[in-house]
Amino acid sequence: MGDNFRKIEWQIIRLEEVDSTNEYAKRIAETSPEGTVVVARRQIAGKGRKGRSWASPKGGLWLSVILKPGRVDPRLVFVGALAVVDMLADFGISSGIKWPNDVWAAGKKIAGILTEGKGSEYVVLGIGINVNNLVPEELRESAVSMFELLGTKIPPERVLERLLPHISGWYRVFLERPDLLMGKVREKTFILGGTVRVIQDEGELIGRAIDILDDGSLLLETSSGLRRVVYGDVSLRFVEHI
Ligand code: BT5
Repeated sequence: MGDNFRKIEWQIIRLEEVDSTNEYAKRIAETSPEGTVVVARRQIAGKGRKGRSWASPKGGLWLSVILKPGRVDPRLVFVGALAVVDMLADFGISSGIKWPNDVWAAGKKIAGILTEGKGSEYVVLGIGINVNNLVPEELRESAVSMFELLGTKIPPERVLERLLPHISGWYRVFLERPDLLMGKVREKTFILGGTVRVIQDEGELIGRAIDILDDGSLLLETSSGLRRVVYGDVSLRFVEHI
């Protein structure tokens, strides 16, 4: 890697409560340096993609990192996902990426990533990780926390301490060798080979997940041939039989 990489200097803004750390980060992004991190103990309007809500009670780690890569690139979501996978491994939890923006452990969602950006000005990398928080009743089947898997509580602050170096590491790989970043994503993605249903605004696609391409898109083998699905507002479900 080149030597001219500026090491990110983290500046952490800690909040007790916020609407959404992504919204807060966007409000200050233009006047804040790269490496500004907004962390809140609780979000009252935590959000996922497409206006979905993200349950963010006390005990979890809810943060947004301001990055200034000079462009909005869909692959930045993987900087967050790989950093979470590495952080979880540091605590002995094995996990994988469910393309495009989830991290799963023990068959359930443990973290979600939401990137938002403004042209060449900034990207906000939002990461939500269930640490000690209870997941809402209606999500018990599909969501899990670090506490449930480890049987012990780790202070979210320690999780953050572990996470940030992984973010700067993968961000550097993204900037200098995006092909290596995508190689790692392929290795950590557990959907490849499986049959999935992709839900888009335009409709649904069912096919076998063949590959994740270097531009971050998913290659599907469908009954009508190969289809490339671009990261964006797609949701993905596993399909047992077609
Ligand atoms: C995501 O959206 O997975 C992105 C979540 C990003 C959250 C972080 S927290 C810090 C920053 N500030 C924000 O306001 N957001 C970011 P999506 O793929 O659309 O998934 C949303 C779906 O996940 C919901 O519809 C629920 O089904 C489920 N969900 C909600 N809360 C959850 C939780 N705490 N754990 C697991 N699943 C959850």
